[in-house]
Amino acid sequence: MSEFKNYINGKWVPAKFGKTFKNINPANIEDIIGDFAFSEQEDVNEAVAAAKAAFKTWRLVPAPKRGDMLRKAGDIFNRRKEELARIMTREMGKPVFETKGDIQEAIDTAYYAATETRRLFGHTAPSEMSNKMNLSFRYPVGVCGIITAFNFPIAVPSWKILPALAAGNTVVYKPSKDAPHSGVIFAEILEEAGIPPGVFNLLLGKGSMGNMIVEHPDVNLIAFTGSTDIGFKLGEICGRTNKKCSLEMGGKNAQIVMPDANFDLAIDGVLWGAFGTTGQRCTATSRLIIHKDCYDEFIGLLKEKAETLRLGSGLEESTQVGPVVHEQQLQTCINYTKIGKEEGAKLILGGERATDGNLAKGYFFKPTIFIDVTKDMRLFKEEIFGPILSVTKADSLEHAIELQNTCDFGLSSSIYTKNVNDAFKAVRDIEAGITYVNSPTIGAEAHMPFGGVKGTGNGHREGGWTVFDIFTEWKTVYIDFSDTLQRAQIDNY
Ligand code: UN1
Repeated sequence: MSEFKNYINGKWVPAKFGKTFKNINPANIEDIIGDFAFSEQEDVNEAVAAAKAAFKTWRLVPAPKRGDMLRKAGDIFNRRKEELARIMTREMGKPVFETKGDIQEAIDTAYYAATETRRLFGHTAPSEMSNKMNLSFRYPVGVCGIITAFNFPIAVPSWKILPALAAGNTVVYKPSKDAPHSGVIFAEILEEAGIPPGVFNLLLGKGSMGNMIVEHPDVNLIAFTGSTDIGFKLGEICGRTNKKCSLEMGGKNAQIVMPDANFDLAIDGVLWGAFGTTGQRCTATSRLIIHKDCYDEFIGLLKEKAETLRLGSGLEESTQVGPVVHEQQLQTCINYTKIGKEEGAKLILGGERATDGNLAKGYFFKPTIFIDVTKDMRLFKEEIFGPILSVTKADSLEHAIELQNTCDFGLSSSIYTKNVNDAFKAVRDIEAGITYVNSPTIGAEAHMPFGGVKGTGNGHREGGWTVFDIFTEWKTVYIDFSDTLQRAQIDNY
Protein backbone atom coordinates (compact mmCIF):
# COMPACT_ATOMS: atom_id res chain seq x y z
CA MET A 1 0.00 0.00 0.00
CA SER A 2 1.40 3.40 -0.96
CA GLU A 3 1.91 5.88 1.85
CA PHE A 4 1.79 9.63 1.29
CA LYS A 5 3.30 12.19 3.62
CA ASN A 6 3.10 15.87 4.42
CA TYR A 7 5.68 18.25 2.98
CA ILE A 8 6.82 20.65 5.68
CA ASN A 9 9.90 22.89 5.63
CA GLY A 10 11.30 21.07 2.60
CA LYS A 11 10.92 17.57 4.09
CA TRP A 12 8.46 14.72 3.53
CA VAL A 13 7.16 13.81 6.97
CA PRO A 14 4.39 11.61 8.39
CA ALA A 15 1.72 13.20 10.58
CA LYS A 16 3.12 13.75 14.08
CA PHE A 17 0.95 11.09 15.71
CA GLY A 18 1.39 8.71 12.77
CA LYS A 19 -2.31 8.63 11.91
CA THR A 20 -3.40 8.10 8.30
CA PHE A 21 -6.60 7.99 6.24
CA LYS A 22 -7.40 6.05 3.09
CA ASN A 23 -8.63 7.37 -0.21
CA ILE A 24 -10.35 5.26 -2.85
CA ASN A 25 -11.12 5.44 -6.55
CA PRO A 26 -14.77 6.55 -6.90
CA ALA A 27 -15.11 4.55 -10.15
CA ASN A 28 -14.08 1.35 -8.37
CA ILE A 29 -14.27 1.35 -4.62
CA GLU A 30 -12.13 -1.78 -4.40
CA ASP A 31 -9.22 0.26 -5.75
CA ILE A 32 -7.55 1.83 -2.71
CA ILE A 33 -5.14 4.59 -3.70
CA GLY A 34 -3.18 4.71 -0.48
CA ASP A 35 -2.73 5.88 3.09
CA PHE A 36 -2.43 9.62 3.53
CA ALA A 37 -1.08 11.56 6.50
CA PHE A 38 -3.87 12.60 8.87
CA SER A 39 -2.65 15.96 10.11
CA GLU A 40 -3.67 17.50 13.41
CA GLN A 41 -2.92 20.66 15.41
CA GLU A 42 0.80 19.84 15.94
CA ASP A 43 1.31 19.36 12.21
CA VAL A 44 -0.48 22.64 11.49
CA ASN A 45 1.72 24.43 14.04
CA GLU A 46 4.86 23.05 12.46
CA ALA A 47 3.84 23.96 8.91
CA VAL A 48 2.76 27.47 9.90
CA ALA A 49 6.01 28.02 11.83
CA ALA A 50 8.01 26.93 8.78
CA ALA A 51 6.01 29.25 6.52
CA LYS A 52 6.40 32.14 8.94
CA ALA A 53 10.17 31.69 9.16
CA ALA A 54 10.57 31.30 5.40
CA PHE A 55 8.57 34.48 4.75
CA LYS A 56 11.45 36.53 6.18
CA THR A 57 13.70 35.64 3.26
CA TRP A 58 11.25 34.72 0.48
CA ARG A 59 9.68 38.21 0.49
CA LEU A 60 13.12 39.66 -0.26
CA VAL A 61 13.89 37.37 -3.21
CA PRO A 62 13.57 39.58 -6.31
CA ALA A 63 10.13 38.96 -7.76
CA PRO A 64 11.45 37.98 -11.25
CA LYS A 65 13.63 35.33 -9.57
CA ARG A 66 10.53 33.92 -7.89
CA GLY A 67 8.97 34.03 -11.34
CA ASP A 68 11.79 31.90 -12.78
CA MET A 69 10.86 29.12 -10.33
CA LEU A 70 7.19 29.37 -11.23
CA ARG A 71 8.01 29.13 -14.92
CA LYS A 72 9.98 25.99 -14.13
CA ALA A 73 6.99 24.63 -12.21
CA GLY A 74 4.89 25.23 -15.34
CA ASP A 75 7.43 23.26 -17.39
CA ILE A 76 7.29 20.34 -14.92
CA PHE A 77 3.48 20.30 -14.89
CA ASN A 78 3.73 20.07 -18.66
CA ARG A 79 6.28 17.25 -18.54
CA ARG A 80 4.21 15.24 -16.04
CA LYS A 81 0.83 15.99 -17.65
CA GLU A 82 -0.04 12.44 -18.84
CA GLU A 83 0.99 10.72 -15.60
CA LEU A 84 -0.60 13.34 -13.36
CA ALA A 85 -3.88 13.32 -15.32
CA ARG A 86 -4.29 9.60 -14.61
CA ILE A 87 -3.51 10.10 -10.92
CA MET A 88 -6.15 12.82 -10.71
CA THR A 89 -8.75 10.77 -12.57
CA ARG A 90 -8.12 7.77 -10.37
CA GLU A 91 -8.76 9.71 -7.19
CA MET A 92 -11.58 12.08 -8.16
CA GLY A 93 -13.21 10.45 -11.18
CA LYS A 94 -13.47 12.88 -14.09
CA PRO A 95 -12.22 11.57 -17.44
CA VAL A 96 -8.58 11.92 -18.42
CA PHE A 97 -9.30 14.44 -21.19
CA GLU A 98 -10.73 16.67 -18.45
CA THR A 99 -7.90 16.17 -15.97
CA LYS A 100 -5.44 17.08 -18.73
CA GLY A 101 -7.37 20.33 -19.17
CA ASP A 102 -7.20 20.83 -15.41
CA ILE A 103 -3.39 20.58 -15.53
CA GLN A 104 -3.26 22.88 -18.55
CA GLU A 105 -4.95 25.52 -16.42
CA ALA A 106 -2.12 25.21 -13.91
CA ILE A 107 0.48 25.46 -16.67
CA ASP A 108 -1.18 28.62 -17.99
CA THR A 109 -1.39 30.03 -14.47
CA ALA A 110 2.27 29.26 -13.78
CA TYR A 111 3.45 31.07 -16.90
CA TYR A 112 1.08 33.96 -16.29
CA ALA A 113 2.20 34.34 -12.66
CA ALA A 114 5.84 34.12 -13.71
CA THR A 115 5.34 36.98 -16.16
CA GLU A 116 3.46 39.04 -13.58
CA THR A 117 6.53 39.00 -11.34
CA ARG A 118 8.05 41.41 -13.87
CA ARG A 119 4.98 43.64 -13.74
CA LEU A 120 3.14 43.76 -10.39
CA PHE A 121 2.66 47.41 -11.25
CA GLY A 122 2.22 50.09 -8.62
CA HIS A 123 0.96 53.64 -9.19
CA THR A 124 2.53 57.03 -8.92
CA ALA A 125 0.44 60.16 -8.54
CA PRO A 126 1.16 63.88 -8.23
CA SER A 127 1.45 65.30 -4.73
CA GLU A 128 -0.70 68.15 -3.45
CA MET A 129 2.52 69.91 -2.46
CA SER A 130 5.74 71.08 -4.06
CA ASN A 131 8.86 68.98 -3.95
CA LYS A 132 7.04 65.89 -2.84
CA MET A 133 6.47 62.60 -4.64
CA ASN A 134 3.69 60.02 -4.08
CA LEU A 135 3.96 56.41 -5.06
CA SER A 136 2.50 53.06 -4.12
CA PHE A 137 3.51 49.46 -4.59
CA ARG A 138 2.28 45.98 -3.78
CA TYR A 139 3.83 43.92 -1.05
CA PRO A 140 3.10 40.39 0.20
CA VAL A 141 0.60 39.63 2.95
CA GLY A 142 2.58 36.88 4.77
CA VAL A 143 1.54 33.30 5.50
CA CYS A 144 -1.38 32.20 3.30
CA GLY A 145 -3.60 29.29 4.29
CA ILE A 146 -5.00 27.73 1.13
CA ILE A 147 -7.88 25.25 1.22
CA THR A 148 -9.39 23.73 -1.93
CA ALA A 149 -11.97 21.23 -3.18
CA PHE A 150 -11.60 17.93 -5.04
CA ASN A 151 -13.14 18.86 -8.40
CA PHE A 152 -10.21 20.81 -9.88
CA PRO A 153 -7.41 19.27 -7.82
CA ILE A 154 -4.59 21.00 -9.71
CA ALA A 155 -6.13 24.03 -11.47
CA VAL A 156 -7.90 25.62 -8.52
CA PRO A 157 -4.97 25.32 -6.10
CA SER A 158 -2.69 26.69 -8.83
CA TRP A 159 -4.90 29.80 -9.11
CA LYS A 160 -4.12 30.54 -5.48
CA ILE A 161 -0.73 29.05 -4.70
CA LEU A 162 1.21 30.29 -7.74
CA PRO A 163 0.17 33.97 -7.56
CA ALA A 164 0.62 33.86 -3.76
CA LEU A 165 4.22 32.70 -4.22
CA ALA A 166 4.81 35.13 -7.11
CA ALA A 167 3.87 38.01 -4.83
CA GLY A 168 6.30 36.87 -2.11
CA ASN A 169 3.95 35.11 0.31
CA THR A 170 4.52 31.71 1.85
CA VAL A 171 1.88 28.99 1.81
CA VAL A 172 0.34 26.28 3.94
CA TYR A 173 -1.83 24.20 1.63
CA LYS A 174 -4.57 21.75 2.52
CA PRO A 175 -5.92 19.83 -0.49
CA SER A 176 -9.29 18.09 -0.36
CA LYS A 177 -9.43 14.79 1.53
CA ASP A 178 -10.84 13.38 -1.73
CA ALA A 179 -7.89 14.46 -3.86
CA PRO A 180 -4.83 14.28 -1.61
CA HIS A 181 -2.60 12.53 -4.14
CA SER A 182 -2.87 15.53 -6.47
CA GLY A 183 -1.76 17.69 -3.54
CA VAL A 184 1.30 15.48 -3.08
CA ILE A 185 2.23 15.86 -6.76
CA PHE A 186 1.75 19.62 -6.51
CA ALA A 187 4.30 19.69 -3.69
CA GLU A 188 6.71 17.43 -5.61
CA ILE A 189 6.57 19.81 -8.56
CA LEU A 190 7.22 22.92 -6.50
CA GLU A 191 10.09 21.14 -4.74
CA GLU A 192 11.65 20.20 -8.08
CA ALA A 193 11.13 23.75 -9.37
CA GLY A 194 13.42 24.97 -6.57
CA ILE A 195 10.92 26.64 -4.23
CA PRO A 196 12.99 26.88 -0.99
CA PRO A 197 12.11 24.93 2.19
CA GLY A 198 9.24 26.39 4.21
CA VAL A 199 7.95 28.58 1.39
CA PHE A 200 5.36 25.99 0.38
CA ASN A 201 4.03 23.43 2.86
CA LEU A 202 1.52 20.66 2.28
CA LEU A 203 -0.79 19.32 4.99
CA LEU A 204 -2.93 16.29 4.19
CA GLY A 205 -5.99 15.61 6.29
CA LYS A 206 -9.67 16.06 6.79
CA GLY A 207 -11.94 19.10 7.01
CA SER A 208 -11.42 19.89 10.69
CA MET A 209 -7.72 20.45 10.01
CA GLY A 210 -8.70 23.28 7.65
CA ASN A 211 -10.29 25.03 10.62
CA MET A 212 -7.03 24.76 12.52
CA ILE A 213 -5.22 26.54 9.69
CA VAL A 214 -7.85 29.29 9.62
CA GLU A 215 -7.75 29.73 13.41
CA HIS A 216 -3.94 29.81 13.62
CA PRO A 217 -2.80 33.27 14.76
CA ASP A 218 0.27 33.28 12.49
CA VAL A 219 -1.74 32.71 9.33
CA ASN A 220 -2.40 36.10 7.73
CA LEU A 221 -4.69 35.23 4.84
CA ILE A 222 -7.15 32.49 3.89
CA ALA A 223 -8.05 31.60 0.31
CA PHE A 224 -10.78 28.97 0.08
CA THR A 225 -12.70 27.15 -2.64
CA GLY A 226 -15.52 24.87 -1.54
CA SER A 227 -19.09 24.76 -0.35
CA THR A 228 -21.01 27.84 0.72
CA ASP A 229 -21.72 26.33 4.14
CA ILE A 230 -18.07 25.84 4.95
CA GLY A 231 -17.00 29.10 3.29
CA PHE A 232 -19.38 31.12 5.45
CA LYS A 233 -18.04 29.40 8.58
CA LEU A 234 -14.43 30.09 7.63
CA GLY A 235 -15.38 33.67 6.76
CA GLU A 236 -16.76 34.11 10.28
CA ILE A 237 -13.50 32.94 11.81
CA CYS A 238 -11.58 35.33 9.54
CA GLY A 239 -13.87 38.18 10.59
CA ARG A 240 -13.27 37.43 14.25
CA THR A 241 -9.51 37.04 13.83
CA ASN A 242 -9.21 39.91 11.29
CA LYS A 243 -7.65 37.87 8.51
CA LYS A 244 -7.77 38.71 4.86
CA CYS A 245 -10.11 36.13 3.34
CA SER A 246 -11.07 35.19 -0.20
CA LEU A 247 -13.98 32.78 -0.64
CA GLU A 248 -15.05 30.95 -3.79
CA MET A 249 -18.20 29.03 -3.04
CA GLY A 250 -21.29 27.54 -4.64
CA GLY A 251 -23.14 28.21 -7.85
CA LYS A 252 -26.51 27.53 -9.46
CA ASN A 253 -25.57 28.61 -12.94
CA ALA A 254 -28.13 28.98 -15.69
CA GLN A 255 -27.97 28.74 -19.46
CA ILE A 256 -30.64 30.74 -21.31
CA VAL A 257 -31.75 29.53 -24.75
CA MET A 258 -33.59 31.93 -27.08
CA PRO A 259 -35.66 30.75 -30.08
CA ASP A 260 -33.13 32.13 -32.58
CA ALA A 261 -30.21 30.21 -31.04
CA ASN A 262 -28.18 27.62 -32.92
CA PHE A 263 -29.81 24.62 -31.21
CA ASP A 264 -27.04 22.12 -31.95
CA LEU A 265 -24.52 24.47 -30.40
CA ALA A 266 -26.76 25.19 -27.42
CA ILE A 267 -27.33 21.46 -26.83
CA ASP A 268 -23.61 20.65 -26.97
CA GLY A 269 -23.10 23.57 -24.58
CA VAL A 270 -25.64 22.49 -22.00
CA LEU A 271 -24.51 18.84 -22.08
CA TRP A 272 -20.91 19.87 -21.47
CA GLY A 273 -21.95 22.45 -18.90
CA ALA A 274 -24.32 20.17 -16.97
CA PHE A 275 -22.61 16.79 -17.18
CA GLY A 276 -18.92 17.62 -17.65
CA THR A 277 -17.04 16.81 -14.40
CA THR A 278 -20.28 14.93 -13.58
CA GLY A 279 -21.86 18.27 -12.71
CA GLN A 280 -19.35 18.76 -9.92
CA ARG A 281 -18.11 22.21 -10.86
CA CYS A 282 -18.97 25.43 -9.11
CA THR A 283 -19.52 26.69 -12.67
CA ALA A 284 -21.69 23.72 -13.75
CA THR A 285 -24.89 24.41 -15.67
CA SER A 286 -27.49 23.24 -13.20
CA ARG A 287 -30.37 25.29 -14.63
CA LEU A 288 -31.54 25.57 -18.23
CA ILE A 289 -33.97 28.41 -18.95
CA ILE A 290 -35.68 28.03 -22.32
CA HIS A 291 -37.85 30.59 -24.11
CA LYS A 292 -41.44 29.31 -24.43
CA ASP A 293 -41.36 29.48 -28.24
CA CYS A 294 -38.73 26.75 -28.43
CA TYR A 295 -39.27 24.95 -25.10
CA ASP A 296 -40.75 21.68 -26.34
CA GLU A 297 -38.59 21.41 -29.45
CA PHE A 298 -35.37 22.09 -27.57
CA ILE A 299 -36.17 19.61 -24.79
CA GLY A 300 -36.87 16.89 -27.38
CA LEU A 301 -33.50 17.40 -29.04
CA LEU A 302 -31.70 17.69 -25.70
CA LYS A 303 -33.10 14.43 -24.35
CA GLU A 304 -32.17 12.58 -27.52
CA LYS A 305 -28.55 13.68 -27.31
CA ALA A 306 -28.26 13.34 -23.50
CA GLU A 307 -29.29 9.67 -23.80
CA THR A 308 -26.12 8.96 -25.75
CA LEU A 309 -23.72 10.11 -23.01
CA ARG A 310 -21.36 7.28 -22.01
CA LEU A 311 -20.80 6.71 -18.31
CA GLY A 312 -17.70 4.90 -17.13
CA SER A 313 -14.35 5.03 -15.43
CA GLY A 314 -12.57 8.21 -16.41
CA LEU A 315 -9.49 6.10 -17.13
CA GLU A 316 -11.26 4.57 -20.14
CA GLU A 317 -10.86 6.45 -23.40
CA SER A 318 -14.54 6.28 -24.40
CA THR A 319 -15.95 7.69 -21.15
CA GLN A 320 -17.76 11.00 -21.31
CA VAL A 321 -19.13 11.14 -17.76
CA GLY A 322 -17.34 9.72 -14.72
CA PRO A 323 -18.61 8.85 -11.23
CA VAL A 324 -19.49 11.31 -8.49
CA VAL A 325 -16.79 11.69 -5.92
CA HIS A 326 -18.09 9.67 -2.97
CA GLU A 327 -21.03 7.81 -1.52
CA GLN A 328 -22.38 10.88 0.24
CA GLN A 329 -22.53 12.75 -3.08
CA LEU A 330 -24.33 9.81 -4.67
CA GLN A 331 -26.85 9.96 -1.83
CA THR A 332 -27.28 13.71 -2.39
CA CYS A 333 -28.19 13.02 -6.03
CA ILE A 334 -30.67 10.33 -4.99
CA ASN A 335 -32.21 12.69 -2.42
CA TYR A 336 -32.60 15.57 -4.86
CA THR A 337 -34.25 13.25 -7.37
CA LYS A 338 -36.79 12.37 -4.71
CA ILE A 339 -37.25 16.02 -3.80
CA GLY A 340 -37.73 16.97 -7.48
CA LYS A 341 -40.42 14.34 -7.95
CA GLU A 342 -42.20 15.36 -4.74
CA GLU A 343 -42.14 19.00 -5.79
CA GLY A 344 -43.87 18.11 -9.05
CA ALA A 345 -41.02 18.52 -11.53
CA LYS A 346 -41.10 16.01 -14.41
CA LEU A 347 -38.19 13.58 -14.67
CA ILE A 348 -37.36 12.87 -18.33
CA LEU A 349 -33.93 11.28 -18.01
CA GLY A 350 -31.86 9.33 -15.47
CA GLY A 351 -32.72 9.90 -11.85
CA GLU A 352 -31.00 6.80 -10.50
CA ARG A 353 -27.73 5.15 -9.71
CA ALA A 354 -26.12 3.38 -12.69
CA THR A 355 -25.27 -0.23 -11.92
CA ASP A 356 -24.68 -1.93 -15.29
CA GLY A 357 -21.59 -4.15 -15.31
CA ASN A 358 -18.55 -2.45 -13.82
CA LEU A 359 -20.52 0.66 -12.96
CA ALA A 360 -21.86 -1.19 -9.92
CA LYS A 361 -18.38 -0.97 -8.41
CA GLY A 362 -18.41 2.83 -8.35
CA TYR A 363 -20.48 5.86 -7.43
CA PHE A 364 -22.17 6.37 -10.77
CA PHE A 365 -25.34 8.42 -11.12
CA LYS A 366 -27.10 8.68 -14.49
CA PRO A 367 -27.21 12.09 -16.17
CA THR A 368 -30.56 13.44 -15.00
CA ILE A 369 -32.95 16.00 -16.46
CA PHE A 370 -36.03 17.45 -14.79
CA ILE A 371 -38.35 19.66 -16.83
CA ASP A 372 -41.17 22.02 -15.79
CA VAL A 373 -39.13 23.15 -12.82
CA THR A 374 -40.50 26.35 -11.30
CA LYS A 375 -38.70 29.04 -9.39
CA ASP A 376 -40.05 28.04 -5.99
CA MET A 377 -38.70 24.49 -6.17
CA ARG A 378 -35.61 23.47 -4.24
CA LEU A 379 -34.36 21.90 -7.45
CA PHE A 380 -34.25 25.40 -8.95
CA LYS A 381 -32.60 27.04 -5.97
CA GLU A 382 -30.13 24.70 -4.28
CA GLU A 383 -26.69 23.65 -5.42
CA ILE A 384 -26.60 19.87 -5.92
CA PHE A 385 -23.05 19.41 -7.26
CA GLY A 386 -24.00 16.42 -9.35
CA PRO A 387 -25.31 15.51 -12.82
CA ILE A 388 -28.81 16.93 -12.37
CA LEU A 389 -30.17 19.58 -14.73
CA SER A 390 -33.36 21.55 -14.04
CA VAL A 391 -35.25 23.00 -17.00
CA THR A 392 -37.56 26.02 -16.66
CA LYS A 393 -39.76 27.83 -19.19
CA ALA A 394 -39.46 31.61 -19.71
CA ASP A 395 -42.00 33.92 -21.38
CA SER A 396 -39.49 36.44 -22.72
CA LEU A 397 -35.85 37.48 -22.54
CA GLU A 398 -36.62 39.73 -19.57
CA HIS A 399 -38.37 36.86 -17.81
CA ALA A 400 -35.43 34.54 -18.54
CA ILE A 401 -32.99 37.04 -17.04
CA GLU A 402 -35.26 37.52 -14.03
CA LEU A 403 -35.37 33.75 -13.52
CA GLN A 404 -31.60 33.51 -13.88
CA ASN A 405 -31.26 36.22 -11.22
CA THR A 406 -33.74 34.50 -8.88
CA CYS A 407 -30.94 32.75 -7.14
CA ASP A 408 -28.82 33.01 -4.00
CA PHE A 409 -25.65 32.48 -6.04
CA GLY A 410 -24.00 34.46 -8.82
CA LEU A 411 -21.00 32.74 -10.34
CA SER A 412 -21.49 31.89 -14.00
CA SER A 413 -24.22 32.31 -16.61
CA SER A 414 -24.77 31.88 -20.32
CA ILE A 415 -27.08 32.92 -23.13
CA TYR A 416 -27.49 31.34 -26.55
CA THR A 417 -28.90 33.73 -29.15
CA LYS A 418 -27.99 35.23 -32.51
CA ASN A 419 -29.65 38.52 -31.62
CA VAL A 420 -26.94 40.98 -30.64
CA ASN A 421 -29.36 43.21 -28.73
CA ASP A 422 -30.60 40.32 -26.59
CA ALA A 423 -27.02 39.21 -25.95
CA PHE A 424 -25.94 42.64 -24.74
CA LYS A 425 -29.03 43.02 -22.54
CA ALA A 426 -28.18 39.72 -20.90
CA VAL A 427 -24.53 40.70 -20.46
CA ARG A 428 -25.66 43.91 -18.76
CA ASP A 429 -28.50 42.57 -16.61
CA ILE A 430 -27.44 39.13 -15.44
CA GLU A 431 -26.25 39.16 -11.83
CA ALA A 432 -23.14 36.96 -11.97
CA GLY A 433 -19.37 37.25 -12.00
CA ILE A 434 -19.15 35.59 -15.42
CA THR A 435 -21.47 35.65 -18.47
CA TYR A 436 -20.82 33.60 -21.59
CA VAL A 437 -22.46 34.36 -24.94
CA ASN A 438 -22.98 31.28 -27.13
CA SER A 439 -20.82 29.07 -24.96
CA PRO A 440 -21.54 27.08 -21.79
CA THR A 441 -21.24 28.25 -18.20
CA ILE A 442 -17.89 26.51 -17.84
CA GLY A 443 -14.61 27.33 -19.50
CA ALA A 444 -12.86 30.06 -17.51
CA GLU A 445 -9.40 31.02 -18.78
CA ALA A 446 -6.49 31.53 -16.42
CA HIS A 447 -5.73 35.12 -17.36
CA MET A 448 -9.23 36.50 -16.74
CA PRO A 449 -10.88 37.38 -13.41
CA PHE A 450 -12.81 34.46 -11.91
CA GLY A 451 -15.36 34.70 -9.13
CA GLY A 452 -18.93 35.48 -8.30
CA VAL A 453 -21.43 37.64 -6.49
CA LYS A 454 -24.13 36.96 -3.86
CA GLY A 455 -23.63 33.61 -2.08
CA THR A 456 -20.76 32.65 -4.38
CA GLY A 457 -18.05 35.01 -3.22
CA ASN A 458 -17.02 37.77 -0.87
CA GLY A 459 -15.87 40.37 -3.33
CA HIS A 460 -12.61 38.91 -4.63
CA ARG A 461 -11.58 37.64 -8.04
CA GLU A 462 -8.99 34.97 -8.69
CA GLY A 463 -7.34 34.60 -12.06
CA GLY A 464 -5.69 37.23 -14.20
CA TRP A 465 -4.35 40.42 -12.70
CA THR A 466 -7.11 40.64 -10.07
CA VAL A 467 -5.77 37.72 -8.03
CA PHE A 468 -2.93 39.98 -6.90
CA ASP A 469 -5.48 42.15 -5.10
CA ILE A 470 -6.03 39.12 -2.87
CA PHE A 471 -2.40 38.20 -2.33
CA THR A 472 -0.86 41.65 -1.84
CA GLU A 473 -1.25 44.67 0.40
CA TRP A 474 -0.63 48.20 -0.85
CA LYS A 475 2.16 50.34 0.57
CA THR A 476 1.79 54.08 -0.05
CA VAL A 477 4.97 56.13 0.08
CA TYR A 478 5.29 59.92 0.36
CA ILE A 479 8.73 61.35 -0.29
CA ASP A 480 9.20 64.97 0.71
CA PHE A 481 12.33 66.65 -0.62
CA SER A 482 11.35 70.25 0.20
CA ASP A 483 13.34 70.44 3.45
CA THR A 484 10.37 72.04 5.17
CA LEU A 485 7.46 70.71 7.18
CA GLN A 486 4.59 70.68 4.68
CA ARG A 487 1.36 69.94 6.50
CA ALA A 488 -1.05 68.27 4.09
CA GLN A 489 -4.44 69.99 3.72
CA ILE A 490 -3.25 72.83 6.00
CA ASP A 491 -0.20 74.56 4.56
CA ASN A 492 -1.24 74.19 0.95
CA TYR A 493 -4.74 75.74 1.18
C1 UN1 B 1 -14.59 25.24 -10.25
O1 UN1 B 1 -15.59 24.66 -10.62
O2 UN1 B 1 -14.29 25.28 -9.04
O3 UN1 B 1 -14.49 27.42 -15.90
C2 UN1 B 1 -13.62 25.88 -11.18
C3 UN1 B 1 -14.39 26.29 -15.46
C4 UN1 B 1 -13.05 25.79 -14.98
C5 UN1 B 1 -12.85 26.11 -13.54
C6 UN1 B 1 -13.96 25.69 -12.62
N1 UN1 B 1 -12.03 26.32 -15.80
O4 UN1 B 1 -15.36 25.59 -15.33
